[in-house]
Amino acid sequence: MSPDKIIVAIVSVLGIGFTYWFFLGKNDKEFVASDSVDIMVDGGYEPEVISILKGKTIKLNFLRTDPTTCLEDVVLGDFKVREHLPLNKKVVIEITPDKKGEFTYTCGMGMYHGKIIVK
Ligand SMILES: [Cu+2]
Repeated sequence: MSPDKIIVAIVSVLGIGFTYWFFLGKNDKEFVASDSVDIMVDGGYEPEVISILKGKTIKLNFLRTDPTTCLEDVVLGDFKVREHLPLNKKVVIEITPDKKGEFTYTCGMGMYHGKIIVK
């Protein structure tokens, strides 16, 4: 093996490891919500992964404290919701999931992600 191939091999192994950690490791923190959940919007979403029940209406209370314009809107594409989040003002979004699965929600430009798991 030539040195450049070895470097490529090392980089790709690191890349796989990072991808694994990024997509699987980070999602360990799953917030189990029943009727409502407060979601802090500050450099991302906290909690980022919310698990809810199918057929049960849930209130998602978004509070944006981050002035980044990027996070101004929240989009729940699967639930046909796009909502403006004024700074430091709670916005309640109600959804009633009618199917199981994993649904992502994002900022207006799709840079920040959160996940709703319907069980
Ligand atoms: Cu954004």
